[in-house]
Amino acid sequence: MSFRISADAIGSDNARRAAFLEDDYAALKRQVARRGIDLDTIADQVAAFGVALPSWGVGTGGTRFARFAGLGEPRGLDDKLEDCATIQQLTRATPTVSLHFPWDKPSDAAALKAQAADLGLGFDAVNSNTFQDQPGQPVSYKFGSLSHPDKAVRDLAVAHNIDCIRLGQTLGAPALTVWVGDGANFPGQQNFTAAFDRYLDSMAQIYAALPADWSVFIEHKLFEPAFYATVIADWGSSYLAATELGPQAKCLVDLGHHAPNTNIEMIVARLVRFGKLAGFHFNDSKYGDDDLDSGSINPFQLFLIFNELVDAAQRGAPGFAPAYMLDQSHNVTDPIESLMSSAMEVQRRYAQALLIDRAALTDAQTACDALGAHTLLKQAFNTDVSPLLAEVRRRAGGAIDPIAVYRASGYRAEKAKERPPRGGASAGIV
Ligand code: AOS
Ligand code: ZN
Ligand code: ZN
Repeated sequence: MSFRISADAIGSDNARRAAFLEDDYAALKRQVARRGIDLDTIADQVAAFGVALPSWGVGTGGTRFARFAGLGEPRGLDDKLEDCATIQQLTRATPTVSLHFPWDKPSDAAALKAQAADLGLGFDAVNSNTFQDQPGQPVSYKFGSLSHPDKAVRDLAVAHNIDCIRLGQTLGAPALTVWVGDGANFPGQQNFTAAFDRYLDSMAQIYAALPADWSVFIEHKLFEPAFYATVIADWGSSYLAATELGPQAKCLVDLGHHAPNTNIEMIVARLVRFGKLAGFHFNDSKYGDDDLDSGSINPFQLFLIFNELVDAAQRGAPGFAPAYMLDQSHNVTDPIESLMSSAMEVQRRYAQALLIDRAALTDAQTACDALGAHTLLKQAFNTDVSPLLAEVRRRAGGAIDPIAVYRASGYRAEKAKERPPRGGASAGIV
């Protein structure tokens, strides 16, 4: 029997904190009531919000210099799901997992779906991987995949993506996310137009294999591993490709995949306006694709993104149904703690965006009252919604303080016994 945190452990920790929480929730309820907002209504909206866990995020990440394996880290898919289930058990904010193939390729997809359901988990978008060669692969992705000059390489990459769709279908996933590292390190290495054409041609074959109720998410990234030019470098290229492919193709925004200081919330607004927002890979960054914990560097940006999302939802923007996923690499923390903290951080910014007085904001914007409009955003952003998030978790059977319960449970130490290191297990570090 593998160790799981007991419902009693959650219950008794919650009991110790219940009186304080009740007090704080009541105070927050009175505070927002003065602004004409019913906190219980907000609580219901927050309870309905979920963010998917990246299967690769429960293992220790690393950099290109080194990877320092953590104790008791997952040895395979079963262990990854168990860790994801623990995160969901405590936070109740992460009901789905985003798998990455072939890292997570199951021997029996139907059995995997049942196993996940037993753990209280479903699946969000599945990810393909053509940025790395697999053992025994007949041709290499060293110089690209879907845009490679050699048709044999493109064919292999297309076939892999179609495999991912078929696997994902059996798992009940709704979409395929495609991120490719294709690009060039030298001016002159690649004909930009020819490479983009080949990418489009490959993607059209993948698109043709999509079930009618599926989507393909195109994930752009400014640079890395290609340092001079990347085929899908920005939301413009992503939008052009998604538009060329058709309505089932949309653009996925990973927060770390832009030049520093890019106005990501405005990109989000543009994609929403044209029905092309696929969803998100949430993380945070200071310099590039740092994959730091969500909200750890720029929480205001995260809030401003949710301001756009809540605005879109409230005005019923056509086709608006973004997928929310985390994509982080944990090098110095326990990944379970980081993922719990990030999921709560994403939830926090969503809750705050729900507190914005939109009617007053529209009035301020119409009256060209710049500071008045900004103050309305700041009022919501400065509201401490911690008691709201804790109460939402408590009502759903989660922990008022997930990290405290996790630490007190000794989960990691138990897993260190159950999962002896096998040496060099890697979940990928991109
Ligand atoms: C790469 O930079 C991207 O963020 C992808 O989403 C990638 O598939 C993921 O980070 C796993 O390596
Ligand atoms: Zn990503
Ligand atoms: Zn990335």
